[in-house]
This record gives sequence, C-alpha cells and structure tokens, in this order.
Amino acid sequence: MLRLRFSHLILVIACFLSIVLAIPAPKNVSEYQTVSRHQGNRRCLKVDRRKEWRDLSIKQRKQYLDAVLCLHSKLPLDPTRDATTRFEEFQLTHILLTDRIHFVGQFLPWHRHLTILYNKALRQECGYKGPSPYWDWTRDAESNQPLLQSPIFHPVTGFGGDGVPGTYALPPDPNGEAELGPFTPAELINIWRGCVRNGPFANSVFHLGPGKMKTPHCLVRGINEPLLQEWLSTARVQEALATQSYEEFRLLIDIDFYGIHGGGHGILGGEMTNGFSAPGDPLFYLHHANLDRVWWLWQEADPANRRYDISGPIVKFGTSLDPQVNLDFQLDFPSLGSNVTIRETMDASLEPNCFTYE
Ligand SMILES: *[C@@H]1O[C@H](CO)[C@@H](O)[C@H](O)[C@H]1NC(C)=O
Ligand SMILES: *[C@@H]1O[C@H](CO)[C@@H](O)[C@H](O)[C@H]1NC(C)=O
Ligand SMILES: [Cu+2]
Repeated sequence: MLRLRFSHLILVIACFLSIVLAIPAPKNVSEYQTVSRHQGNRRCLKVDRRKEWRDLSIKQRKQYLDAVLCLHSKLPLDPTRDATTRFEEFQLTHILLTDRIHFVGQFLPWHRHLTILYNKALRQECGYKGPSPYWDWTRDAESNQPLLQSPIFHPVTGFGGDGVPGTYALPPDPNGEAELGPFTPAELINIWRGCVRNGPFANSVFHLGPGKMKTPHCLVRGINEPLLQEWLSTARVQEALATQSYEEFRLLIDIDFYGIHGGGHGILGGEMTNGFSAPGDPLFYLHHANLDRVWWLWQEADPANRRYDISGPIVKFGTSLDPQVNLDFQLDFPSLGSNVTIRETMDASLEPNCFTYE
C-alpha cells in the first residue's frame, strides 16, 4: 500500500516535471505584462487582487506610499511636455484630456485604464508588490468616527489629513485657466483651505494645477465631511447598483454634480475638486478605483448582459441624439501608453486589466 502510493507520487512528480520542462517559460515577462497580446491571447498571468486601504497590512500601506513618492521623484518618460515628474505625467494626461473623458460614455472605461497604467508604473518603476488599494468611503460613512480619524488620512500610514487654513492662496488667474468650478469666492477659500502639513506628502511640491495652470504648490485639501453622509453612503452605492443599464448607471454617477463620483472629489476639497488637475492628490486613484469597483460589482452581478454594455455620447454633455460610443471606440493615453478600445477595458479578468476586487 505504502509502496504503491510512493510510486504514484514519483509518477505524478515525473509527469509534472516533464510538462514543466517541455514548456519553455516565457522570457522576461514582467509580472503584470501579457504573454502574447499580439496573438490575441488575453489570459492573465497574474491577477491584482485589489483591496480596501484598511485591509492592506501596515507594511503594504507604507510600501504603497513609498512607491507613490518614488513615482513623484522620477523624471517623466516624455520630456516634451510640461510634467516635471513621472507622477505628474499621469496628471497631465488627465488635464489635457479632461474635456473628452467626463460626462461622456467613455468616462468609466477611460478612468479604468488610467488606474491600470498608474498601478503598473508603481509596480514596474517603483517596486510596489502589494495589492492595489481602493478607498471605500462607505466604510467611513458607516463608522461613528470623525472622518479625519479614518486610516486613509493617517499621518504615517495614510495620505495625511486636512489642509491647514491660511497656508495656501489660489494664484491670480488672468487667463481663466484655473477652472475652479461654480463656487463663490467664500466657498473657494473653504475648498482650497490649505496645505496638507502631515503625512507622506507634507513636503512634496506639485507643479501642475490648479486646472490648466502651472504653479508650484503643496498638496491642497479642504475636507468637507457633510458630503460623506449625503453622497457617499451605502444607500447611494445601492442606488447605483440597482440600475439596469449602463446608461442609467453612468448617468447616476457622472451627471449629478456630486453623485458618488463628484462626492469623492468634493469631500477632499482642494485639488480634488478640480476637474482638470484632480490627479495631483494621490487619493484620486483610490477614489477612482472604488468607483471602478462599483462599476465592476454592477457588471459582475449580471455578466451576460452587463459586462459589455456600453453607451453614452462621445461629446461632453451630449445626449442620446449625439454620436454614441461603442465597443470599438478608441481611448487614448498620450505619453502613458497605447490606445485601447472600450472592448478591451470591459472584462476585468482579461489583459490588459487583470484585476479583481476583494
Ligand atoms: C527585460 O525587460 C526590461 C524592460 O522591458 C529590460 O529593461 C531588460 O533589459 C530586459 N531584460 C532582459 C534580460 O532581457
Ligand atoms: C487613438 O485614439 C484617439 C482618440 O479616440 C484617436 O483620435 C486616434 O486616432 C487613435 N489612434 C490610433 C492609432 O488608433
Ligand atoms: Cu477624471
């Protein structure tokens, strides 16, 4: 009996070895790259199991923040543009494309792929190895703690907290490039409250923004806690998940000035309230990952009908009478990566996506 089992084991090992040895390992394929993209093989070699910020270990949180600082210490890959760091290169692409990636059908697919490219840079250029994080603000809305006590704002293992009043003033804007939104001067003072003086980015200088301006400045926030209950509650997410078509879903989260998309921007204030330069706050990517997660939850609740459901006008604030996006619509990412079609962004379990949410 024992000998039989032993010989079985040898046989199994021998079979396994012969299979492994017979198939040459793909050469120099980095963890998150595809094997044979050009031959249409979109199977993932590795899946990014994205996690909520507070579900990362403390070590992973520090490693992630270090990787963001690293990206902000690197030179841009494309020296012909106005970004002064690799981190800003992502922000600049968003600034340049703002008018064609918001209030349009391609809003969610475009931002999905931006987070893919950003996460890939953190891994490949800055050595981050943990799961990509998202920020589920409903956890803060459900908790009885003041928002600033959320692990997301922790001064050492988070992104730092609120802006300190009196430490930042909006620059003069003679050419109307700041794109500050529909706010009164008094509201603007509160929104652009001040520099974040704690956390990993307390000493970082950002060179793009506000809006299309180029001004060296600190990370600016003005936390607006009441938006948490109003726009970022579990009920709001349930409302989005209860929609039946992509069009309904998209309109609910993108067209309302706040909604769960605008709410996440508004709650942080400062740079995040700017439709152009928002990705100057590193939390932009965690908010958008969560928005993407809500879309993913909606898709996966009925994959046969929803995974490839897409619609919406190509032009900002267009209607159903304007030209509509379709699965072959091309999304571009100047200086960051090559075009992808909307079709390629739709199934999270295939290249170039390769992620799931936990
Ligand atoms: C592997 O790929 C990287 C990035 O494309 C390149 O810099 C490196 O030289 C390659 N290594 C080998 C052994 O081919
Ligand atoms: C990439 O996408 C943009 C935006 O849709 C489009 O204008 C451009 O022609 C595309 N480029 C290629 C090479 O397909
Ligand atoms: Cu955006």
